Amino acid sequence: MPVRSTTVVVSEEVGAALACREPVVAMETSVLTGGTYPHNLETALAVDQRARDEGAVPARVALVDGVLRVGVTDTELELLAKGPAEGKISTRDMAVALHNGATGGTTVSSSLVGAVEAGIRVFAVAGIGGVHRGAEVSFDISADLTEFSRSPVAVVCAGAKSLLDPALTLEYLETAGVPVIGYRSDEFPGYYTRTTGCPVPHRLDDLEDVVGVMHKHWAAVSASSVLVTHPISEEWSIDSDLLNSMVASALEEARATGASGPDLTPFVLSAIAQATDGRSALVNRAVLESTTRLAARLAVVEASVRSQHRMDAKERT
Ligand code: PSU
Ligand code: MN
Repeated sequence: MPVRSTTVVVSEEVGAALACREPVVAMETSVLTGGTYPHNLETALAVDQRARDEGAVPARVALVDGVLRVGVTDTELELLAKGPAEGKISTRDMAVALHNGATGGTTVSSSLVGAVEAGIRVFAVAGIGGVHRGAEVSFDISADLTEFSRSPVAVVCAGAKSLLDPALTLEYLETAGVPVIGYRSDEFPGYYTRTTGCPVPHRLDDLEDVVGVMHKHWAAVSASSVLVTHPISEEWSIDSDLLNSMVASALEEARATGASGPDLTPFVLSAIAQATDGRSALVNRAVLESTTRLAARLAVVEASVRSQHRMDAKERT
């Protein structure tokens, strides 16, 4: 019996979908708890709706009263959005938060723990954590990457957060043996921007092929994540030179004020929000909606491939 299962509670809706092998998409909640009410709640509800529109059940992972919940009710979502809740609980913080009976948003790393425990195979996020710029000095590498190396989940994202180093992040993913697949794209995207100049190691244009690779990876290679990258639309993409200069000056400011570690992302994101007159919040929502839509479609295809396999197996016996 895994130790984790005593502290993971799956919601009725998510549990029913999983029991019937219906498509489910897991999501983190630290973007919600780190956002501003009510905009953060509206975004979360709109994003959940995108998953439903495509035929999948959204499963938000969060810590509520010291329980790792997979699927939260609307009331709990509102509570998390309003605060006071802990903003950013990563795998490093989770045991202490569980022990203290805390309520808060989980990062990608700790949300993956819940998703894996519940048996969810698809996860959606806007930008993953990764290797930070200057990590060769700061050693700042997100726990998301560690968790990818041991979580058999397909993670659909628009690349790594824009303040990170995309080339170093790809190097780390290669070391961890995590496949990175560009869905209908050749370049590793940069979250707010379509271009980073880094090619993705593999490209696939068909969701059936993506599912085939996921299943092959888990059956024959390892129980790590499979990253599926889906760039932001042309309409919302911020020019990469402009974005890089905004990130560079925000990082400079962070250094001057001493913001580092887990505080760095919120600091840089709020500086970018100011520099773009709030447009970045809209961009963030657009990215989340688009990765969630693709993740839901992937979950639908994955569920149907799995049910086909079961029927084939039955026929053979
Ligand atoms: N993307 C955002 N804002 C965030 C995050 C991602 O726009 O706050 C969160 C995710 O939950 C991700 C985490 O898992 O940041 C990684 O943080 P760090 O780099 O401190 O490990
Ligand atoms: Mn960090």
